[in-house]
Amino acid sequence: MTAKVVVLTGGVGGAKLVLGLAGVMAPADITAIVNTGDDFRHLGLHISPDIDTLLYTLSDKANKAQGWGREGESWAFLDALRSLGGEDWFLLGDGDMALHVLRSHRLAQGDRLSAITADFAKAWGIGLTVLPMSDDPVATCLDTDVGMLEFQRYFVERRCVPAVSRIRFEGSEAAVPAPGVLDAIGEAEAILIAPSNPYLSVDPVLAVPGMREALRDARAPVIAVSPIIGGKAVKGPTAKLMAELGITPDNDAIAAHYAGLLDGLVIDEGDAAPGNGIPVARTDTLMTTITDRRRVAQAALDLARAIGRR
Ligand code: FO1
Repeated sequence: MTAKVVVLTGGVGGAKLVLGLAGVMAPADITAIVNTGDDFRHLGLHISPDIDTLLYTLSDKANKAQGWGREGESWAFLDALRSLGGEDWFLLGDGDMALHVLRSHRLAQGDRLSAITADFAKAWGIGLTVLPMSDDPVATCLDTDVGMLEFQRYFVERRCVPAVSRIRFEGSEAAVPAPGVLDAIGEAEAILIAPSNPYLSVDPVLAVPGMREALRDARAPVIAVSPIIGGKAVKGPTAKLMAELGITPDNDAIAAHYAGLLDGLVIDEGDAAPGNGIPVARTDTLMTTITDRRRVAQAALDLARAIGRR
């Protein structure tokens, strides 16, 4: 039997790790469990940014420079929308719109987000399983110095400028893991936490009731890839958020954040290991090229294998 691997992931950074994994093992053995706390309704459409980033990245359609959206996108819809005075702070490309329209249409007909996502992945020949964390609505909301903001209003419209004091995942108490999520965790030989923003992208996944228990009960080791490189969070918004929440950006903070769940941590070769003695693997964790992504994915798998079953 081949080893099955689960990855808990947000959008851009997580998609890089998942793509790297698909380069070093059989894609059919990979399940990505994706944050949907960033999902929102916009212009009457259901947008699932992190799922779409995974779909575009894994089908080689992603705008690589940007990290989100499609390569070679056209903008006729947005131009027409603007001419009518419609809201244009969230950039929706013409090709991208097809996903949002079809997803919204199918959700309105009663289809589940997980089934729709599986159909999109199949249509684009994606060989691994992409699961939303839940089919139920969970919305990441931030208490800030300008009031409560939904995630995309904070992240895209306000460019992460407001100072954040608290993060909430509305609806999470009533959410259940999407079909296949708990089984994938139970059957996995390795469970990876992508170097996505721990507070905004991974915490919503962990907030779904049953997820933490499933990770604690899993036979597979849980390995996080640290988002810290050179004593800084790789992505600006993560660094800013950590400062606002009074958290020092180092691997101690990452290990403490995932305390009780983690069996190992992949850290950048230039950074100090956490002081709690958790097993670490060191590599250059900056994932610019496909070679980088495969190297980081392999380091996480090797650490999981070295730790072995719990
Ligand atoms: N991110 C931006 O910074 N600006 C945008 O206008 C924007 C549009 C957008 C449209 C569709 C989509 O799937 C993602 C989009 N993103 C945009 C990215 C996205 O909102 C964030 O990167 C994630 O939510 C964070 O993981």
